[in-house]
Amino acid sequence: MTIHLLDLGAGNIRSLVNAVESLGHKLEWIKSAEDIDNAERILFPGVGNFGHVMQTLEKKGYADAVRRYIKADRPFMGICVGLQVLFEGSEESESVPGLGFIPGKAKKFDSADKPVPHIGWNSAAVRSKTNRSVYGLRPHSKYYYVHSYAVPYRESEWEGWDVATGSYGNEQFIGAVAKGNLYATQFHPEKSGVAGLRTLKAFLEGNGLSSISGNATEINENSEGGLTKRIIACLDVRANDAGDLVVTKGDQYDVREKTEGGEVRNLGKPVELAKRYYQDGADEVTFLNITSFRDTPLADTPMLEVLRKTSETVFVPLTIGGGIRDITDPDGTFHPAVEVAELYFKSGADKVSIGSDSVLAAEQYYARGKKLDGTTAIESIARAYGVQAVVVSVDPKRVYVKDPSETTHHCIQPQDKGPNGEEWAWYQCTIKGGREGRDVDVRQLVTAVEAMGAGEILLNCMDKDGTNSGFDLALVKDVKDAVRIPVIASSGAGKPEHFEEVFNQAGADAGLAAGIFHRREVPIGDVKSYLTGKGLLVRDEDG
Ligand code: 1PR
Repeated sequence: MTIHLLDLGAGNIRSLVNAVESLGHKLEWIKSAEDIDNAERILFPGVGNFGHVMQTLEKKGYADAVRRYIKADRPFMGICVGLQVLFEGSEESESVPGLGFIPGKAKKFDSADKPVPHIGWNSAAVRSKTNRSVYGLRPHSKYYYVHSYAVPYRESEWEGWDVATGSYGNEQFIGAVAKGNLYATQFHPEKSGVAGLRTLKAFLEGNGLSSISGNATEINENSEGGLTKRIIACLDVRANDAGDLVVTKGDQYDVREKTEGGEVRNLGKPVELAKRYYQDGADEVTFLNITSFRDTPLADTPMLEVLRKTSETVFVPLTIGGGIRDITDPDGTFHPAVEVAELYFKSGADKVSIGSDSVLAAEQYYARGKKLDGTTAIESIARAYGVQAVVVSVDPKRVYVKDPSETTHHCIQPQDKGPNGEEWAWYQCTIKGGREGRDVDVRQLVTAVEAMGAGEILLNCMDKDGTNSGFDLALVKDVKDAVRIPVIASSGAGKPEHFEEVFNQAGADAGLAAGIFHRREVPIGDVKSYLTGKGLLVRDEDG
Protein backbone atom coordinates (compact mmCIF):
# COMPACT_ATOMS: atom_id res chain seq x y z
CA MET A 1 0.00 0.00 0.00
CA THR A 2 1.19 3.53 -0.71
CA ILE A 3 1.67 5.71 2.34
CA HIS A 4 1.02 9.42 1.91
CA LEU A 5 3.30 11.82 3.67
CA LEU A 6 1.93 15.16 4.77
CA ASP A 7 5.19 17.11 4.88
CA LEU A 8 5.02 20.83 5.51
CA GLY A 9 8.70 21.22 4.67
CA ALA A 10 9.91 22.21 8.12
CA GLY A 11 12.71 19.83 8.96
CA ASN A 12 14.50 16.53 8.68
CA ILE A 13 12.10 13.94 7.32
CA ARG A 14 14.78 11.85 5.61
CA SER A 15 14.86 9.49 8.60
CA LEU A 16 11.11 8.98 8.52
CA VAL A 17 11.21 8.27 4.81
CA ASN A 18 14.08 5.83 5.36
CA ALA A 19 12.23 4.15 8.23
CA VAL A 20 9.06 3.67 6.16
CA GLU A 21 11.06 2.35 3.21
CA SER A 22 13.06 0.01 5.44
CA LEU A 23 9.71 -1.49 6.47
CA GLY A 24 8.94 -2.21 2.83
CA HIS A 25 6.46 0.56 2.03
CA LYS A 26 6.33 3.14 -0.71
CA LEU A 27 5.86 6.79 0.09
CA GLU A 28 4.22 9.57 -1.83
CA TRP A 29 4.17 13.24 -0.91
CA ILE A 30 0.84 15.00 -0.54
CA LYS A 31 0.75 17.91 -2.94
CA SER A 32 -2.89 18.99 -2.78
CA ALA A 33 -6.06 18.71 -0.69
CA GLU A 34 -7.26 16.22 -3.29
CA ASP A 35 -4.33 13.94 -2.47
CA ILE A 36 -5.56 13.93 1.13
CA ASP A 37 -9.08 12.98 0.04
CA ASN A 38 -7.70 10.12 -2.04
CA ALA A 39 -5.06 8.84 0.38
CA GLU A 40 -5.36 5.45 2.06
CA ARG A 41 -2.94 6.02 4.94
CA ILE A 42 -1.41 9.35 6.00
CA LEU A 43 1.69 10.07 8.05
CA PHE A 44 1.99 13.59 9.43
CA PRO A 45 5.36 14.48 10.97
CA GLY A 46 4.70 17.92 12.42
CA VAL A 47 7.92 19.82 12.97
CA GLY A 48 8.53 23.19 14.58
CA ASN A 49 6.17 25.69 16.08
CA PHE A 50 2.52 24.71 16.76
CA GLY A 51 1.06 27.93 15.32
CA HIS A 52 3.24 27.72 12.25
CA VAL A 53 2.19 24.11 11.58
CA MET A 54 -1.52 24.94 11.96
CA GLN A 55 -1.25 28.07 9.84
CA THR A 56 0.64 26.21 7.12
CA LEU A 57 -2.08 23.53 7.08
CA GLU A 58 -4.68 26.27 6.62
CA LYS A 59 -2.65 28.28 4.08
CA LYS A 60 -2.04 25.28 1.88
CA GLY A 61 -5.75 24.49 2.03
CA TYR A 62 -5.09 21.14 3.76
CA ALA A 63 -6.79 21.75 7.11
CA ASP A 64 -10.36 21.04 5.98
CA ALA A 65 -9.30 17.97 4.00
CA VAL A 66 -7.44 16.66 7.08
CA ARG A 67 -10.54 17.29 9.21
CA ARG A 68 -12.72 15.40 6.70
CA TYR A 69 -10.21 12.56 6.48
CA ILE A 70 -9.92 12.08 10.25
CA LYS A 71 -13.68 12.47 10.80
CA ALA A 72 -14.22 9.60 8.36
CA ASP A 73 -11.93 7.48 10.60
CA ARG A 74 -9.38 6.82 7.92
CA PRO A 75 -5.83 5.79 8.95
CA PHE A 76 -3.84 8.81 10.12
CA MET A 77 -0.70 9.00 12.23
CA GLY A 78 0.59 12.31 13.65
CA ILE A 79 4.12 12.60 15.00
CA CYS A 80 5.44 15.16 17.51
CA VAL A 81 3.69 18.47 16.67
CA GLY A 82 1.59 16.24 14.41
CA LEU A 83 0.16 14.84 17.67
CA GLN A 84 -0.28 18.23 19.32
CA VAL A 85 -2.35 19.74 16.49
CA LEU A 86 -4.96 17.01 16.99
CA PHE A 87 -5.73 18.61 20.37
CA GLU A 88 -7.59 21.86 21.02
CA GLY A 89 -4.55 24.09 21.17
CA SER A 90 -1.14 24.76 22.64
CA GLU A 91 0.37 27.27 25.01
CA GLU A 92 3.03 27.73 22.34
CA SER A 93 0.59 29.63 20.12
CA GLU A 94 -2.32 30.72 22.32
CA SER A 95 -4.28 32.41 19.55
CA VAL A 96 -4.19 29.48 17.12
CA PRO A 97 -6.74 26.70 17.64
CA GLY A 98 -5.75 23.10 16.95
CA LEU A 99 -7.82 20.62 14.94
CA GLY A 100 -9.70 19.79 18.13
CA PHE A 101 -10.24 16.05 17.68
CA ILE A 102 -8.92 15.27 21.16
CA PRO A 103 -9.76 17.21 24.32
CA GLY A 104 -6.87 19.02 26.01
CA LYS A 105 -4.07 21.44 25.25
CA ALA A 106 -0.27 21.24 25.02
CA LYS A 107 1.59 23.08 27.79
CA LYS A 108 5.25 23.96 28.23
CA PHE A 109 7.16 21.69 30.62
CA ASP A 110 8.01 23.35 33.90
CA SER A 111 11.72 24.16 33.78
CA ALA A 112 12.03 24.93 37.51
CA ASP A 113 13.14 21.40 38.31
CA LYS A 114 14.46 20.04 35.00
CA PRO A 115 15.98 20.92 31.64
CA VAL A 116 13.57 21.98 28.89
CA PRO A 117 13.36 20.85 26.10
CA HIS A 118 12.80 17.27 27.16
CA ILE A 119 15.32 15.40 25.03
CA GLY A 120 15.89 11.69 25.15
CA TRP A 121 14.43 8.27 25.68
CA ASN A 122 11.30 7.97 27.77
CA SER A 123 8.30 5.68 28.07
CA ALA A 124 5.01 5.51 26.24
CA ALA A 125 3.26 3.14 28.63
CA VAL A 126 -0.34 2.32 27.82
CA ARG A 127 -2.77 3.39 30.53
CA SER A 128 -6.08 1.99 29.33
CA LYS A 129 -7.63 -0.80 31.29
CA THR A 130 -8.72 -2.73 28.23
CA ASN A 131 -7.04 -5.95 27.20
CA ARG A 132 -5.50 -4.83 24.00
CA SER A 133 -2.28 -3.97 22.34
CA VAL A 134 -1.96 -0.40 21.16
CA TYR A 135 0.14 -0.10 18.00
CA GLY A 136 2.80 -2.44 19.36
CA LEU A 137 3.72 -0.12 22.25
CA ARG A 138 5.40 -1.98 25.07
CA PRO A 139 5.48 -0.87 28.70
CA HIS A 140 9.24 -1.26 29.15
CA SER A 141 10.27 0.09 25.77
CA LYS A 142 11.79 3.52 25.48
CA TYR A 143 11.07 6.02 22.71
CA TYR A 144 12.94 9.10 21.58
CA TYR A 145 11.37 12.45 22.43
CA VAL A 146 12.45 15.99 21.61
CA HIS A 147 9.98 18.69 22.69
CA SER A 148 9.32 21.57 25.05
CA TYR A 149 5.51 21.36 24.95
CA ALA A 150 3.42 18.32 25.83
CA VAL A 151 -0.17 17.47 26.65
CA PRO A 152 -0.44 16.81 30.40
CA TYR A 153 -2.03 13.49 31.30
CA ARG A 154 -5.21 13.63 33.32
CA GLU A 155 -6.91 10.31 33.83
CA SER A 156 -10.46 11.64 33.82
CA GLU A 157 -10.21 13.22 30.36
CA TRP A 158 -9.45 10.11 28.35
CA GLU A 159 -12.74 8.28 28.10
CA GLY A 160 -12.80 6.35 24.83
CA TRP A 161 -9.13 6.91 23.99
CA ASP A 162 -6.15 4.62 24.39
CA VAL A 163 -3.44 6.71 25.95
CA ALA A 164 0.23 6.00 26.61
CA THR A 165 2.26 8.24 28.88
CA GLY A 166 5.79 9.21 29.76
CA SER A 167 6.91 11.04 32.85
CA TYR A 168 9.36 13.87 33.19
CA GLY A 169 10.17 15.20 36.64
CA ASN A 170 6.81 15.09 38.34
CA GLU A 171 4.85 15.73 35.14
CA GLN A 172 3.04 12.99 33.28
CA PHE A 173 2.42 13.66 29.65
CA ILE A 174 0.87 12.07 26.60
CA GLY A 175 3.40 9.93 24.72
CA ALA A 176 0.88 8.40 22.32
CA VAL A 177 -2.84 8.42 21.79
CA ALA A 178 -5.14 6.24 19.67
CA LYS A 179 -8.79 5.78 18.78
CA GLY A 180 -10.15 3.89 15.81
CA ASN A 181 -7.77 4.60 12.93
CA LEU A 182 -6.32 7.75 14.45
CA TYR A 183 -2.92 7.32 16.06
CA ALA A 184 -0.39 9.90 17.19
CA THR A 185 2.91 9.85 19.01
CA GLN A 186 4.73 12.66 20.76
CA PHE A 187 7.96 10.70 20.30
CA HIS A 188 9.71 10.14 17.00
CA PRO A 189 9.20 6.49 15.94
CA GLU A 190 11.80 6.88 13.19
CA LYS A 191 14.39 7.74 15.85
CA SER A 192 13.31 5.20 18.44
CA GLY A 193 15.23 2.16 17.29
CA VAL A 194 13.52 -1.22 17.18
CA ALA A 195 10.66 -0.09 19.44
CA GLY A 196 9.92 2.86 17.16
CA LEU A 197 9.99 0.76 14.01
CA ARG A 198 7.63 -1.70 15.67
CA THR A 199 4.95 0.92 16.33
CA LEU A 200 5.42 2.50 12.90
CA LYS A 201 5.02 -0.93 11.31
CA ALA A 202 1.80 -1.50 13.26
CA PHE A 203 0.39 1.71 11.79
CA LEU A 204 1.64 1.03 8.26
CA GLU A 205 0.16 -2.44 8.30
CA GLY A 206 -3.13 -1.50 9.93
CA ASN A 207 -2.49 -3.53 13.08
CA GLY A 208 -3.18 -0.74 15.49
CA LEU A 209 -5.57 -1.94 18.13
CA SER A 210 -5.87 -5.65 18.73
CA SER A 211 -6.87 -7.87 21.60
CA ILE A 212 -4.10 -9.50 23.55
CA SER A 213 -4.22 -12.28 26.02
CA GLY A 214 -2.72 -11.81 29.44
CA ASN A 215 -3.11 -9.46 32.28
CA ALA A 216 -3.63 -5.91 31.10
CA THR A 217 -3.20 -4.40 34.55
CA GLU A 218 0.26 -5.90 34.86
CA ILE A 219 1.25 -4.52 31.46
CA ASN A 220 -0.19 -1.14 32.26
CA GLU A 221 1.19 -0.51 35.68
CA ASN A 222 4.54 -2.23 35.73
CA SER A 223 6.34 0.17 33.47
CA GLU A 224 9.13 2.38 34.67
CA GLY A 225 8.61 5.96 33.63
CA GLY A 226 11.13 8.68 33.19
CA LEU A 227 13.97 9.85 31.08
CA THR A 228 16.86 7.45 30.67
CA LYS A 229 20.54 8.27 30.87
CA ARG A 230 21.88 8.17 27.31
CA ILE A 231 24.96 6.34 26.06
CA ILE A 232 26.38 7.97 22.95
CA ALA A 233 28.95 6.54 20.56
CA CYS A 234 31.19 9.17 19.00
CA LEU A 235 33.02 8.82 15.72
CA ASP A 236 35.81 11.30 15.02
CA VAL A 237 36.09 11.29 11.24
CA ARG A 238 38.79 12.63 8.94
CA ALA A 239 40.60 11.75 5.74
CA ASN A 240 43.72 9.66 6.26
CA ASP A 241 46.92 10.30 4.32
CA ALA A 242 45.60 8.19 1.42
CA GLY A 243 42.53 10.44 1.25
CA ASP A 244 40.04 7.85 2.58
CA LEU A 245 37.50 8.92 5.14
CA VAL A 246 38.19 6.97 8.35
CA VAL A 247 37.07 6.90 11.94
CA THR A 248 40.07 7.87 14.00
CA LYS A 249 40.73 8.46 17.65
CA GLY A 250 43.32 10.56 19.38
CA ASP A 251 45.07 10.66 22.72
CA GLN A 252 44.50 14.15 24.00
CA TYR A 253 43.47 15.02 20.43
CA ASP A 254 46.59 13.68 18.74
CA VAL A 255 45.25 11.19 16.18
CA ARG A 256 48.55 10.09 14.63
CA GLU A 257 50.28 6.80 15.46
CA LYS A 258 53.33 7.23 17.66
CA THR A 259 55.41 5.12 15.25
CA GLU A 260 57.69 6.55 12.59
CA GLY A 261 55.74 8.18 9.79
CA GLY A 262 52.92 8.87 12.25
CA GLU A 263 49.91 7.87 10.15
CA VAL A 264 46.37 8.86 11.07
CA ARG A 265 44.94 6.05 13.23
CA ASN A 266 42.35 4.11 11.30
CA LEU A 267 39.68 2.47 13.43
CA GLY A 268 37.15 1.69 10.75
CA LYS A 269 34.66 3.06 8.24
CA PRO A 270 32.18 5.65 9.50
CA VAL A 271 28.95 4.19 8.07
CA GLU A 272 29.76 0.61 9.11
CA LEU A 273 30.78 1.57 12.62
CA ALA A 274 27.69 3.73 13.12
CA LYS A 275 25.51 0.77 12.10
CA ARG A 276 27.36 -1.50 14.52
CA TYR A 277 26.80 0.92 17.40
CA TYR A 278 23.11 1.24 16.53
CA GLN A 279 22.76 -2.54 16.63
CA ASP A 280 24.72 -2.66 19.89
CA GLY A 281 22.23 -0.30 21.54
CA ALA A 282 23.80 3.17 21.27
CA ASP A 283 21.16 5.77 22.14
CA GLU A 284 22.68 8.27 19.72
CA VAL A 285 25.53 8.42 17.27
CA THR A 286 27.70 11.51 16.90
CA PHE A 287 30.03 12.20 14.00
CA LEU A 288 32.71 14.84 14.41
CA ASN A 289 34.45 15.98 11.28
CA ILE A 290 37.70 16.82 13.03
CA THR A 291 39.51 18.56 10.18
CA SER A 292 36.60 20.72 9.13
CA PHE A 293 38.64 23.89 9.52
CA ARG A 294 40.34 22.99 6.25
CA ASP A 295 38.60 24.62 3.31
CA THR A 296 36.39 22.41 1.15
CA PRO A 297 33.49 23.55 -1.03
CA LEU A 298 30.37 22.96 1.05
CA ALA A 299 28.63 20.70 -1.45
CA ASP A 300 31.66 18.39 -1.59
CA THR A 301 31.82 17.82 2.15
CA PRO A 302 32.14 14.02 2.37
CA MET A 303 30.28 13.96 5.69
CA LEU A 304 27.04 14.65 3.82
CA GLU A 305 27.26 11.30 2.08
CA VAL A 306 28.23 9.59 5.35
CA LEU A 307 25.04 10.94 6.91
CA ARG A 308 22.84 10.00 3.95
CA LYS A 309 24.11 6.43 4.05
CA THR A 310 24.01 6.15 7.83
CA SER A 311 20.43 7.37 8.09
CA GLU A 312 19.33 4.50 5.84
CA THR A 313 20.08 1.94 8.54
CA VAL A 314 20.51 3.79 11.82
CA PHE A 315 17.24 4.76 13.50
CA VAL A 316 18.47 6.69 16.51
CA PRO A 317 19.38 10.39 16.59
CA LEU A 318 22.42 11.47 14.61
CA THR A 319 24.53 14.50 15.44
CA ILE A 320 27.09 16.02 13.14
CA GLY A 321 29.84 18.38 14.25
CA GLY A 322 32.76 20.06 12.58
CA GLY A 323 32.56 23.06 10.30
CA ILE A 324 29.14 24.34 11.38
CA ARG A 325 29.71 28.05 10.80
CA ASP A 326 29.51 30.61 8.00
CA ILE A 327 31.50 29.16 5.12
CA THR A 328 32.97 30.74 2.03
CA ASP A 329 33.76 28.25 -0.72
CA PRO A 330 37.15 28.52 -2.46
CA ASP A 331 35.28 30.10 -5.42
CA GLY A 332 33.97 32.86 -3.14
CA THR A 333 30.39 31.56 -2.67
CA PHE A 334 29.17 32.46 0.80
CA HIS A 335 27.01 30.07 2.87
CA PRO A 336 25.59 31.29 6.18
CA ALA A 337 25.78 28.76 9.03
CA VAL A 338 22.06 28.09 8.88
CA GLU A 339 22.42 26.99 5.26
CA VAL A 340 25.33 24.71 6.20
CA ALA A 341 23.19 23.21 8.96
CA GLU A 342 20.23 22.79 6.61
CA LEU A 343 22.32 20.71 4.25
CA TYR A 344 23.24 18.39 7.13
CA PHE A 345 19.64 18.16 8.37
CA LYS A 346 18.47 17.29 4.87
CA SER A 347 21.13 14.58 4.74
CA GLY A 348 19.80 12.90 7.88
CA ALA A 349 21.25 14.78 10.86
CA ASP A 350 18.98 15.56 13.79
CA LYS A 351 21.35 17.93 15.53
CA VAL A 352 24.40 19.92 14.60
CA SER A 353 27.27 20.43 17.00
CA ILE A 354 29.16 23.73 16.96
CA GLY A 355 32.69 23.95 18.40
CA SER A 356 35.10 26.68 17.32
CA ASP A 357 32.44 29.09 16.13
CA SER A 358 30.68 29.09 19.50
CA VAL A 359 33.90 30.14 21.29
CA LEU A 360 34.32 33.07 18.90
CA ALA A 361 30.64 33.95 19.31
CA ALA A 362 31.02 33.91 23.11
CA GLU A 363 33.99 36.27 22.90
CA GLN A 364 31.87 38.74 20.95
CA TYR A 365 28.95 38.30 23.36
CA TYR A 366 31.13 39.37 26.28
CA ALA A 367 32.75 42.16 24.25
CA ARG A 368 29.21 43.54 23.67
CA GLY A 369 28.46 43.47 27.39
CA LYS A 370 26.53 40.15 27.34
CA LYS A 371 24.18 41.28 24.59
CA LEU A 372 22.78 38.94 21.96
CA ASP A 373 22.86 40.24 18.41
CA GLY A 374 20.89 37.47 16.76
CA THR A 375 23.45 36.77 14.07
CA THR A 376 25.47 33.90 15.51
CA ALA A 377 25.33 30.38 14.10
CA ILE A 378 23.76 29.17 17.34
CA GLU A 379 20.99 31.77 17.26
CA SER A 380 20.21 31.48 13.57
CA ILE A 381 20.09 27.67 13.59
CA ALA A 382 18.08 27.55 16.84
CA ARG A 383 15.61 30.04 15.36
CA ALA A 384 15.11 27.99 12.22
CA TYR A 385 15.24 24.45 13.63
CA GLY A 386 14.63 24.77 17.36
CA VAL A 387 17.05 24.79 20.27
CA GLN A 388 17.03 20.99 20.46
CA ALA A 389 18.87 20.87 17.13
CA VAL A 390 21.85 22.87 18.37
CA VAL A 391 24.59 21.23 20.42
CA VAL A 392 27.69 23.13 21.50
CA SER A 393 30.84 21.06 21.61
CA VAL A 394 33.41 22.32 24.11
CA ASP A 395 37.11 21.42 23.82
CA PRO A 396 38.68 22.64 27.03
CA LYS A 397 42.22 22.25 28.36
CA ARG A 398 43.21 22.71 31.98
CA VAL A 399 45.37 25.68 32.92
CA TYR A 400 46.68 24.86 36.38
CA VAL A 401 47.14 27.58 38.99
CA LYS A 402 48.40 27.46 42.57
CA ASP A 403 45.55 29.67 43.70
CA PRO A 404 42.36 30.96 42.05
CA SER A 405 43.49 34.53 42.77
CA GLU A 406 46.12 34.12 40.04
CA THR A 407 43.47 34.41 37.31
CA THR A 408 40.20 36.16 36.63
CA HIS A 409 38.86 32.92 35.16
CA HIS A 410 36.54 30.57 36.98
CA CYS A 411 38.62 27.91 38.74
CA ILE A 412 37.75 24.48 40.03
CA GLN A 413 39.66 21.66 41.68
CA PRO A 414 40.16 18.75 39.25
CA GLN A 415 40.75 15.24 40.58
CA ASP A 416 44.35 15.27 39.34
CA LYS A 417 46.90 17.78 40.54
CA GLY A 418 48.96 19.83 38.10
CA PRO A 419 52.60 19.09 37.17
CA ASN A 420 53.82 21.22 40.09
CA GLY A 421 51.27 19.99 42.57
CA GLU A 422 48.73 22.71 41.71
CA GLU A 423 45.29 21.95 43.10
CA TRP A 424 43.32 24.44 40.99
CA ALA A 425 42.74 24.88 37.30
CA TRP A 426 40.66 26.96 34.98
CA TYR A 427 39.45 25.30 31.82
CA GLN A 428 40.49 27.14 28.71
CA CYS A 429 38.30 26.84 25.63
CA THR A 430 40.12 25.96 22.44
CA ILE A 431 39.24 26.17 18.77
CA LYS A 432 40.35 24.30 15.64
CA GLY A 433 40.40 20.92 17.34
CA GLY A 434 42.42 22.06 20.33
CA ARG A 435 45.08 23.77 18.27
CA GLU A 436 44.41 27.27 19.57
CA GLY A 437 43.55 28.33 23.14
CA ARG A 438 41.36 31.40 23.67
CA ASP A 439 40.84 33.72 26.62
CA VAL A 440 37.46 32.18 27.49
CA ASP A 441 36.82 29.65 30.25
CA VAL A 442 34.26 26.88 30.12
CA ARG A 443 31.94 28.58 32.61
CA GLN A 444 31.89 31.70 30.41
CA LEU A 445 31.32 29.66 27.28
CA VAL A 446 28.48 27.48 28.49
CA THR A 447 26.52 30.33 30.05
CA ALA A 448 26.94 32.44 26.92
CA VAL A 449 25.83 29.70 24.53
CA GLU A 450 22.87 28.82 26.74
CA ALA A 451 21.79 32.46 26.47
CA MET A 452 22.18 32.24 22.68
CA GLY A 453 19.84 29.27 22.53
CA ALA A 454 22.04 26.17 22.51
CA GLY A 455 19.98 23.10 23.39
CA GLU A 456 22.70 20.87 24.76
CA ILE A 457 26.40 20.88 25.74
CA LEU A 458 28.83 18.21 24.53
CA LEU A 459 31.57 18.57 27.10
CA ASN A 460 34.94 17.15 26.13
CA CYS A 461 38.14 17.51 28.12
CA MET A 462 41.44 17.45 26.28
CA ASP A 463 43.35 16.32 29.36
CA LYS A 464 41.12 13.26 29.66
CA ASP A 465 40.53 12.40 25.99
CA GLY A 466 41.71 8.89 25.13
CA THR A 467 43.12 8.23 28.63
CA ASN A 468 40.54 5.61 29.75
CA SER A 469 40.94 7.13 33.22
CA GLY A 470 37.35 8.30 33.66
CA PHE A 471 35.45 11.49 32.91
CA ASP A 472 36.47 14.80 34.43
CA LEU A 473 33.85 14.68 37.18
CA ALA A 474 34.69 18.08 38.67
CA LEU A 475 34.33 19.73 35.27
CA VAL A 476 31.06 17.99 34.42
CA LYS A 477 29.57 18.85 37.80
CA ASP A 478 30.67 22.45 37.48
CA VAL A 479 29.00 22.77 34.07
CA LYS A 480 25.84 21.02 35.27
CA ASP A 481 25.64 23.58 38.08
CA ALA A 482 26.05 26.46 35.63
CA VAL A 483 23.40 25.63 33.00
CA ARG A 484 19.90 24.18 32.76
CA ILE A 485 20.33 22.56 29.35
CA PRO A 486 21.39 18.87 29.16
CA VAL A 487 25.09 18.08 29.42
CA ILE A 488 26.75 15.19 27.58
CA ALA A 489 29.93 14.14 29.39
CA SER A 490 32.75 13.13 27.07
CA SER A 491 36.42 12.15 27.18
CA GLY A 492 38.12 9.55 29.31
CA ALA A 493 35.60 6.68 29.58
CA GLY A 494 37.48 3.45 30.24
CA LYS A 495 34.97 1.13 31.93
CA PRO A 496 31.27 0.94 32.84
CA GLU A 497 31.98 2.29 36.36
CA HIS A 498 33.04 5.59 34.83
CA PHE A 499 29.56 6.13 33.40
CA GLU A 500 27.94 5.42 36.74
CA GLU A 501 30.25 7.99 38.39
CA VAL A 502 29.51 10.69 35.87
CA PHE A 503 25.75 10.15 36.18
CA ASN A 504 25.55 9.74 39.95
CA GLN A 505 28.33 12.06 41.11
CA ALA A 506 28.33 14.75 38.44
CA GLY A 507 24.71 14.64 37.24
CA ALA A 508 25.48 14.23 33.51
CA ASP A 509 22.49 13.62 31.24
CA ALA A 510 24.42 11.47 28.78
CA GLY A 511 27.80 9.77 28.60
CA LEU A 512 29.75 9.71 25.36
CA ALA A 513 32.69 7.49 24.52
CA ALA A 514 34.79 6.70 21.52
CA GLY A 515 37.96 4.68 22.12
CA ILE A 516 36.53 1.91 24.30
CA PHE A 517 33.77 1.23 21.78
CA HIS A 518 36.02 1.41 18.69
CA ARG A 519 38.59 -0.95 20.20
CA ARG A 520 35.81 -3.27 21.39
CA GLU A 521 37.15 -3.06 24.94
CA VAL A 522 33.73 -2.49 26.46
CA PRO A 523 30.52 -3.24 24.56
CA ILE A 524 27.69 -0.71 24.89
CA GLY A 525 25.49 -3.52 26.28
CA ASP A 526 27.92 -4.05 29.18
CA VAL A 527 27.78 -0.38 30.08
CA LYS A 528 23.99 -0.51 30.10
CA SER A 529 23.67 -3.68 32.14
CA TYR A 530 26.13 -2.30 34.67
CA LEU A 531 24.10 0.90 34.98
CA THR A 532 20.84 -1.05 35.28
CA GLY A 533 22.43 -3.05 38.10
CA LYS A 534 23.19 0.24 39.84
CA GLY A 535 19.57 1.34 39.59
CA LEU A 536 20.02 3.82 36.76
CA LEU A 537 17.35 3.98 34.07
CA VAL A 538 18.68 3.12 30.60
CA ARG A 539 17.16 1.89 27.36
CA ASP A 540 17.38 -1.86 26.74
CA GLU A 541 19.26 -2.95 23.64
CA ASP A 542 16.21 -4.65 22.16
CA GLY A 543 14.11 -1.51 22.54
O1 1PR B 1 35.32 23.42 15.74
O2 1PR B 1 32.95 23.37 15.08
O3 1PR B 1 34.68 22.75 13.45
O4 1PR B 1 34.16 21.28 15.35
C1 1PR B 1 35.21 20.40 15.35
C2 1PR B 1 34.81 19.24 16.22
O5 1PR B 1 35.82 18.24 16.08
C3 1PR B 1 34.72 19.60 17.68
O6 1PR B 1 33.54 19.04 18.22
C4 1PR B 1 35.93 18.94 18.32
O7 1PR B 1 35.61 18.40 19.59
C5 1PR B 1 36.26 17.82 17.35
N1 1PR B 1 37.70 17.56 17.24
C6 1PR B 1 38.58 18.31 16.58
N2 1PR B 1 39.81 17.74 16.65
C7 1PR B 1 39.70 16.62 17.35
C8 1PR B 1 40.78 15.67 17.65
O8 1PR B 1 40.58 14.70 18.37
N3 1PR B 1 41.95 15.92 17.13
N4 1PR B 1 37.86 15.51 18.42
C9 1PR B 1 38.36 16.50 17.73
C10 1PR B 1 37.33 15.64 19.56
C11 1PR B 1 36.88 14.40 21.36
C12 1PR B 1 35.70 13.57 21.41
C13 1PR B 1 36.09 12.17 21.73
C14 1PR B 1 35.89 12.08 23.21
C15 1PR B 1 35.80 10.68 23.72
N5 1PR B 1 37.41 14.39 20.08
O9 1PR B 1 34.95 13.62 20.28
O10 1PR B 1 35.32 11.37 20.99
O11 1PR B 1 36.92 12.78 23.87
O12 1PR B 1 36.96 10.01 23.52
P1 1PR B 1 37.38 8.78 24.44
O13 1PR B 1 36.12 8.13 24.87
O14 1PR B 1 38.17 7.90 23.56
O15 1PR B 1 38.16 9.36 25.58
P2 1PR B 1 34.32 22.79 14.87
